[in-house]
Amino acid sequence: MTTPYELAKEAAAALAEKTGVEKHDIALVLGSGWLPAVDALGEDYTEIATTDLPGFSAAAVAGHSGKIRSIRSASGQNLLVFLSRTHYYEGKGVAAVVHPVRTAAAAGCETIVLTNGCGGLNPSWSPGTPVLIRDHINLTATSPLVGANFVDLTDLYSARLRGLAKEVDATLDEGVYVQFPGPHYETPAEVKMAGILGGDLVGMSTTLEAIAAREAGMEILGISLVTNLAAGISDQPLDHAEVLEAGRNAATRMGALLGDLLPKI
Ligand code: 8IG
Repeated sequence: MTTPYELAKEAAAALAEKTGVEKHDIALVLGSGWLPAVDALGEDYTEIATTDLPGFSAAAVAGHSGKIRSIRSASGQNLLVFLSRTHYYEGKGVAAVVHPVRTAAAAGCETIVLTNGCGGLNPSWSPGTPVLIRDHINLTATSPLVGANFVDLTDLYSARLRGLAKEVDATLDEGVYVQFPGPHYETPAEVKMAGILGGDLVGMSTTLEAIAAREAGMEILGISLVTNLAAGISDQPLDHAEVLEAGRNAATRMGALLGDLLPKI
């Protein structure tokens, strides 16, 4: 039986062969609304399909592209950018959700930037506002870890990296990200519950990946793009087209944020 860790090693070896890059430095996972920002990270790149690597399955959501871009940045970093992710709600299992994270670790990345599009509970966060993830609440009732593997999640989202992000943009707020299983959005009562629990952001990704990244020893930065106010916070209904539009409108800011931040890491 191939373990998830061995499968990730195989994927990393295939990645090195197909990109010609022996070691990657920083991994990024792009969530809903983040794809338009990718071009700001560098023009010197090779792109492969995730399905060219062992263990990856095809992307399932409109606006999510099943590609991996290996970028040589202007500052000389090898960036490994996943242009889409596998979501828990796809039903492929938690190991499939975190396979990109484990592949990034096996490819040599010491740092991972997990991004997402999400709903915001703070009414002052208009669509297109980036928020640093300070901590999370995992409501999926599962873990990527199996067995007696008691990984410490204190300071899961690196205070050092959050500090660097604020050096780039002092207006950045922080929040607690709550992962629901999805794929439906929350009811207003569930959003209210998330707020009572201490949450500021609601989404369908990131927490399981962060746990796997911590297990792998990577330093983690989480950035949410608030693409909509969470259900019941505004009287507007939620729809996926709004999410994609908020991303397009915020692309310049997100690209500049990442482009300025990564060289400092
Ligand atoms: I984009 O309001 C996006 N993803 N759970 N709730 C949840 N996920 C989301 C939301 C949201 N917006």
